[in-house]
Amino acid sequence: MAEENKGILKTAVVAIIGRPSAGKSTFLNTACQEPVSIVSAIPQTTRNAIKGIVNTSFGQLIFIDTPGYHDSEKKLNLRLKDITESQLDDIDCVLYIIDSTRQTGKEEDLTAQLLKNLQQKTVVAINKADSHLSKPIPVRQFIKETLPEIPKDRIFEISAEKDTGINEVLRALYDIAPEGEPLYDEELYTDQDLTFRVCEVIRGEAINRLQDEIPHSVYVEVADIEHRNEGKKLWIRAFLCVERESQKGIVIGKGASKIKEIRLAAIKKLSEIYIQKIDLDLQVKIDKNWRQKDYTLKKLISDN
Ligand SMILES: Nc1nc2c(ncn2[C@@H]2O[C@H](COP(=O)(O)OP(=O)(O)OP(=O)(O)O)[C@@H](O)[C@H]2O)c(=O)[nH]1
Ligand SMILES: [Mg+2]
Repeated sequence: MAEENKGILKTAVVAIIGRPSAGKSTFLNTACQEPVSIVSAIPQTTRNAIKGIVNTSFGQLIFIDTPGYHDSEKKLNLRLKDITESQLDDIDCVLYIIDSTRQTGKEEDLTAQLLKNLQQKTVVAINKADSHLSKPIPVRQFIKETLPEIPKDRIFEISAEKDTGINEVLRALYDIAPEGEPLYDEELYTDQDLTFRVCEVIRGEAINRLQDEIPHSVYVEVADIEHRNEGKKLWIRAFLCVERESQKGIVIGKGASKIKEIRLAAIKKLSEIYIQKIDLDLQVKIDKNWRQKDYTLKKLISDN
């Protein structure tokens, strides 16, 4: 933020809530100016509550990215829904992100209902204003009808991707944030540990190169991480786990071309995040029907 604050410091924990693919993770990355959370065109990309921290002269905003909120009977999706709901217990503010390129409807209604009792601390960002499909007026009407206690001056049209309107959203959040000293060291922009982040970067590069049901059927397991060459190299052995033999073949690709492409893209992304040289051994393995297994779901999808 360009403006300088000379007054009191504010600190707030802000849950980012919205239906799948609304642009929550994109907002987080733009606000933090770092690739904190993975983004893809496929819904249900985010599976965990991921923190991204913004520090300005006004204070500290600790954003929690959440899984897209929606109804589904599938075990994985029920778990994602639980994660999102559980973030609302102990927060100072909510940032409600709405995709203005899609019609509101059942899914948006469900999300708005979740925020019914939190209107006093909610800021709304109507996202994807850069798209020719953007229709902010019906969205404003929807907010007026479903969340009437949110004042007009807390509703913004933004493009999380093109970085427009973000500062106005941050300013509105600081306005309603409580006074307080920063909770995290100002050098930190996320709370993710090395293993989790490596898993997420690999998963992000994989799902952006796979289609249909496969992105939802993938998780990443890091078997080993070692600091080698006096800390100059990060050696990683990881598995891309899928549910079935047929998916394994697709992820490996003809002449192993797909897995090679994913591996190289992950190395490139990890090299942008970490100063060490990245050495990645990436293989594919089957964890049969893992999305039905409570144990695996619990292990993979936690609220940190
Ligand atoms: N045109 C446009 N596209 C955007 C914008 N913000 C996000 N997107 C796109 O929308 C898609 C979903 O973005 P994400 O940030 O992954 O959405 P999300 O809400 O985190 O999705 P889930 O984690 O699945 O709930 C991606 O293809 C983004 O590139 C925006 O401001 N404008
Ligand atoms: Mg996301």
